[in-house]
Amino acid sequence: MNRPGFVPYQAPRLSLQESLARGRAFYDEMNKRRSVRQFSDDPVPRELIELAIRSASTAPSGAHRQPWKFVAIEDPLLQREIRLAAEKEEYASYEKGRMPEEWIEAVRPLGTNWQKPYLEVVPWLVVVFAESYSLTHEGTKQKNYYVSESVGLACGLFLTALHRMGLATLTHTPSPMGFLSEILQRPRNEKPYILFPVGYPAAACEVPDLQRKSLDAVALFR
Ligand code: IYR
Repeated sequence: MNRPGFVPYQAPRLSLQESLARGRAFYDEMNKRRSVRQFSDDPVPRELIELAIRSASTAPSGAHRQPWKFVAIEDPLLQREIRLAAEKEEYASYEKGRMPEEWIEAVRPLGTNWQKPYLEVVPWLVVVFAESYSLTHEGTKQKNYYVSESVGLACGLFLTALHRMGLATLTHTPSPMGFLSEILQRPRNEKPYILFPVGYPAAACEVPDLQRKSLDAVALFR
């Protein structure tokens, strides 16, 4: 007998050969993902964005609260507004000393600056909000748990789904991000978490020649 509210679950048991083949293929595919800052303006059908959000929303979350909201934007006027507001903050960070010198040095290899033209070039911006608490139908506050862990996991699945569909993105965190709440008129329980520009890489797209850490450097087996 099942306990009430429970249903049977089995993960498919694969042969070792099949597991290895799938694991290697997945690693090879993910190892080709790169953050992109030069995008094409080629359109991306809404259905692809919907699929990526549905995949993201399969992430585990504290008490299964799914404390995320994905705001998908394909409105050039809103995109312009977001670009201008983001650049205003980034200008203060890069050019007016709000980013300490050590931080400027840390991001120098990425070749970034305060200008964010891609925010207007891409066919979609997806802004992820984290729900620090939920509001019940009666309007009372309901606490959420492990919010940043949960939303981070959902964002990881989101960019994995995009990559799988041949799309590119960037985990962009203009700082501070309060302007996103205002422009997108989000309620107080939703805090801006990440801004994903989504599209295809520009024909002339280049990315920094970075290396990933070796397995030894990121894992211990004992
Ligand atoms: N948010 C700024 C600066 C920046 C910070 C880090 I840490 C990066 O990895 C990259 C950029 C910007 O978007 O330019």
